[in-house]
Amino acid sequence: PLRPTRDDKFSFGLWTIGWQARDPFGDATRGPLDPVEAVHRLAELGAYGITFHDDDLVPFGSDAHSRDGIVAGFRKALDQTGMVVPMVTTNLFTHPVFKDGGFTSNDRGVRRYALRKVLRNMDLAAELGAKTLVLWGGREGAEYDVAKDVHAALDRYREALDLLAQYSVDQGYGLRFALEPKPNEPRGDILLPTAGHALAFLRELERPELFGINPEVGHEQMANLNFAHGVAQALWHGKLFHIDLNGQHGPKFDQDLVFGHGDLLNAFALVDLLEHGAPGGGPRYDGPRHFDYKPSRTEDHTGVWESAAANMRMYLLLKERAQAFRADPRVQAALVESGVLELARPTLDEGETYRELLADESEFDVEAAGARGYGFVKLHQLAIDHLLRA
Ligand code: GLT
Ligand code: MN
Ligand code: MN
Ligand code: MN
Repeated sequence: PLRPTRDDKFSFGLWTIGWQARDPFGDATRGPLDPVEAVHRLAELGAYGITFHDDDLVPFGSDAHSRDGIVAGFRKALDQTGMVVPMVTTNLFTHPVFKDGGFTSNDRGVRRYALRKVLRNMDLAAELGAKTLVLWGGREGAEYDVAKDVHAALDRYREALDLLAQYSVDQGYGLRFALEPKPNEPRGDILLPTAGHALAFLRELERPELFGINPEVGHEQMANLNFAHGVAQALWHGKLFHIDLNGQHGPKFDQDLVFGHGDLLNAFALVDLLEHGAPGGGPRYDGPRHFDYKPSRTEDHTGVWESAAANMRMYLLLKERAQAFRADPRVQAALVESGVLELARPTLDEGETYRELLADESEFDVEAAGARGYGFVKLHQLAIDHLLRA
């Protein structure tokens, strides 16, 4: 059961296993990875999909001829292995032209250039059969409050996203768009910093039904937020279009560790939620389990593939543990005792109004309700017992 198969829908960004481990303080510790080799290696490990930024596959500035050659070679590797490209994203952050953002740069010429870059990448996404386009606006932001008109920037963000959706509809690409929040890094402050900001923003778009979010474990945790709660809310809105799994130790720089190698308990709650839905009923997630991690700078090429495998192993271990947790009769009893399942029951009866509710006041024993225990600690310990196979 801990052997990944295609049905598990595990996917990896080309930029993850391909990361050469350059950081702000040090040079690369590993050489480049050929995208074709990445496809074969990931397929051997049991992944079903690979994702990329335009520039990960076709180096920035390549001419049309070399582009076509690269794409043909990549497609051949996909055909040979049966790997798919569920998602594509666009690099609007590496080149100096994007230093003040893409869609929200103060420079209008940059904004127009950024849009053309994404539109062309949508052609490639459609060509390779991708269903989702992720939009991580890492450079959409500021270091200085007075240097960015946030009101205008959100107008320009909306203008850009409406244009992309129009293009997808006109071309018949059928893409769905997933906004990826992050609070900071590389900008001092990034626009749409959390899942909540992104969920509110996308409702203002012309075609909100085509937009959802791509939350990343570490990004919400950098803001000290509960990732499983954020994902639960995204599912509640029907907006969990994609997900970036990785590990992070609380609010500090973006660590991009292997999934579960940070907050393990929250990772357990997350996998339980994705696989089973909420305890009282609710949608499960059936999209790609996408790993957006970085093999640590200390790792050589062997370590890269070991860490890739570790992501999938962590997910499957947590899935197995979550299944055992849900199936345990003691857990079911504890869920009842703690009222977790009672929360799914509407507060008012069918047809009841505030009139009956107001009249009901006398029947409730406030003191007894204030004195009851909820047994949450016992329930939580049961979860940990299952996690540790106690
Ligand atoms: C970049 C970022 C990731 C995003 C990628 C998608 S770009 O690697 O750090 O979190 O998911 O564009
Ligand atoms: Mn990500
Ligand atoms: Mn990250
Ligand atoms: Mn990242």
